[in-house]
Amino acid sequence: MDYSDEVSHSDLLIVRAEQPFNAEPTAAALVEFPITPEDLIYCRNHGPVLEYDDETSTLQVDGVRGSRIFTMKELREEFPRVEVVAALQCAGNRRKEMNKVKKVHGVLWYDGVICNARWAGARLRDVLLNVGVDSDELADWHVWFASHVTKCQDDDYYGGSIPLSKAMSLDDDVLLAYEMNGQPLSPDHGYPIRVVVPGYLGARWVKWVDTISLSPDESPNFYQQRDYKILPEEVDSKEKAASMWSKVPSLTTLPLNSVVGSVSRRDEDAILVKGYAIGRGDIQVAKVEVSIDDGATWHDAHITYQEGKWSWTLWQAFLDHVPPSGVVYSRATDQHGDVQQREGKWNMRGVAYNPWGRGEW
Ligand SMILES: Nc1nc2c(c(=O)[nH]1)N[C@H]1C(S)=C(S)[C@@H](COP(=O)(O)O)O[C@H]1N2
Ligand SMILES: [Mo]
Repeated sequence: MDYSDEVSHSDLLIVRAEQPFNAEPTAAALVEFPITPEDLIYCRNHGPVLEYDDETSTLQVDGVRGSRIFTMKELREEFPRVEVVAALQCAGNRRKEMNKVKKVHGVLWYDGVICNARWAGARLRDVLLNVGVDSDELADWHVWFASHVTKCQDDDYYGGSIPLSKAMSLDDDVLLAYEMNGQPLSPDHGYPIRVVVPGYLGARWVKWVDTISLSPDESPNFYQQRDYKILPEEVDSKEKAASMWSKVPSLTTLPLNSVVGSVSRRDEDAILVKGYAIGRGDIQVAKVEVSIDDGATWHDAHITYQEGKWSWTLWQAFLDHVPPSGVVYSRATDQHGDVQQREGKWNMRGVAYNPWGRGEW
């Protein structure tokens, strides 16, 4: 792969891999902002990041009955601009912690491959209706997204898919986004256009998307078929994984999670604990609690930010009469009453890890 035209990246991120560029902020920095500033948004790539031209970029949409090639201007002008606040999270968030349990395969991400942004663009539903897609006729079909602008580490292009029903649902806000936080997307995050799939893992949010098509099957791309799946615990080598990939479902939503971002001393015997939490899909976080006695007793944290059903949750807890040093755990409960558990499940690719959050002072 050719990295000679790679764009420059934010210098506030901790670089985990240079080529392709993979970098994340600290969770301590993240939890200071309800809407993540551009410079603190993680970068997750399987190939080079280049700057493309808005005027010459196109999006081909094949809708079974009809197809059309859109310019970026047409996508902006022919369809209503829809805004949604949604958290974007990589399935590998917290992989570094899982790797301590037993070695996993993948970039050793800490807990910063998550962000919360205000996305704007055309609804995918509106674009599919424009080319004549009839979702009743195509029930159980999938929408494939592809970006052919560069090759990737494991495939000739980057691709993924989501169920057509998700794309067509007005409740789901799936967008072809051209803006992030009120600005045109930056090259790092998909300029001129990327897919936004609220509630789904980042891998489906295809950046620099240039082709959309429909099929009764999921995308054949490597990143849909041979990655981003929770392999059974006994699969611990590439050889064992080879026969399993096709038997395990692709990830869609990620599990209920909470993380301690920072613990700061407020007085001689008081601390302020700050963190983030996120629910599974559209099931919002209802409560976050913290414990400084290894989970024996829990104190409610104060939820300081939550917006709509797709945002993350920010929380903080002020604790006094604490010992000079200690460990604080966090756990989230969602609107269905499901509670984050002490242990997460190990899997070879290190995805979807969500044990209690942990911090120290
Ligand atoms: N074209 C393309 N799209 C992509 C990727 C990629 O490597 N190439 N990475 C995916 C993954 S795994 C994640 S987590 C998100 C990361 O988006 P970000 O870099 O804007 O944070 O983009 C997704 N879309
Ligand atoms: Mo990811």
